[in-house]
Amino acid sequence: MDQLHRRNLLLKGGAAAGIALLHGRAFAQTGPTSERLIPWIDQPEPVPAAAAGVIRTLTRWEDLDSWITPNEKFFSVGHYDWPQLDEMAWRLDVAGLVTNPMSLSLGELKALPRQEVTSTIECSGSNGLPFLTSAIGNARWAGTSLANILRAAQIKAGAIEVVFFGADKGEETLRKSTPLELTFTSNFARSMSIDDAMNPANLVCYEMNGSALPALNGFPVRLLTPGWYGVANVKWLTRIELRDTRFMGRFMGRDYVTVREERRDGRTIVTETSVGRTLLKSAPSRITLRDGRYRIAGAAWGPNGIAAAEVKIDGGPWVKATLDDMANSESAWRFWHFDFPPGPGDHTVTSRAIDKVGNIQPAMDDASIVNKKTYWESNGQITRRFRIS
Ligand SMILES: Nc1nc2c(c(=O)[nH]1)N[C@H]1C(S)=C(S)[C@@H](COP(=O)(O)O)O[C@H]1N2
Ligand SMILES: [Mo]
Repeated sequence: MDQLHRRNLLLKGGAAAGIALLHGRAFAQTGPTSERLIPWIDQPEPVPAAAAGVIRTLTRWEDLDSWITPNEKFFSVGHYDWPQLDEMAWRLDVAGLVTNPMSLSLGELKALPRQEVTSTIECSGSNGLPFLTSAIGNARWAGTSLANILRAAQIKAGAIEVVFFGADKGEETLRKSTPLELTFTSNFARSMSIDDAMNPANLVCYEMNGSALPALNGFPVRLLTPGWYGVANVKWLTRIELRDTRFMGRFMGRDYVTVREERRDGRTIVTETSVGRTLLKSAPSRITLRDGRYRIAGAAWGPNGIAAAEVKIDGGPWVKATLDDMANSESAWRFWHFDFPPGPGDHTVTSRAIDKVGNIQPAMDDASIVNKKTYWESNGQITRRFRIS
């Protein structure tokens, strides 16, 4: 119902107002159908065939319309063979430099104290590639404390890292097309320092939004590390190993490595760092028209909590968006919205997040973005285009 029509009904008073009220109720009940979505003009490119085996269920931003991302809309990334594990045969081994090695069944794991967290996972490649712009989701995860398991295993002196192995595996080739070419089969694996692993927020996780983990998201068990990029959240987890050397596997040492050129003391230094903790970021998510009012909605997330989100329309001044009052979780994205009356035509909107210690999400021309040679960790401000007809 458009605004004029509604006003007419209200002006007639009495019975007409009653009808308007009824309409109002019907209107509310129809929910999202009475809301018109204005799709972005700048749609991401289709996922190319070469990446289609790695990325599943990429839901575009304008279709992510709830603070909790339903499991069937949650993106997933798998670099190897997407295993379908049998929960009866599954075991989690805790091994290496521990006094008390363990092999836990799913039942034994679930008997340990339950811990829940609402946490957002973003792939560090999101917004770094033209087809990957919404590789992010927010879910209520449940599992048991990783720190408790490590304490029970009793880490031996000399151990420095915890390595997490997934059941998925694939072929890796080094020095390809040279006489020294080497091919070997390797499991997906990532490591953390013992300090980082002992963070009480980390979960050995078996539940996502009240259901068992979907196969695509790591059934039966994954690591869940709030505050870290997706790649650290090892799925199909089968082995935790304590080591006295640094783990240099593909996903720590070769891939998911950010290369930056930095000027220091008058010289150029190249830094190569493993993708780790998340960065401050935001994105406009969707524009809707409801009751004659345009609303830009978006999300903001980052390691220090979100203090504010701001938007810039058509390159104008930054204006504060309203932060939505959702169940608040420090490790979850914060939704925001901004209502405005745009004239007809093409427009742009840019958003930026500001965290609780005063950091501002960098602009695309900020040195931290410009000096980055790789596409990982692309947390620069995002601009989207839309058309009002
Ligand atoms: N075992 C395993 N775990 C993995 C991966 C993988 O390929 N294998 N991909 C990682 C990457 S790169 C991301 S972004 C997240 C995505 O988690 P999701 O698929 O549940 O969204 O899983 C991580 N965990
Ligand atoms: Mo990722």
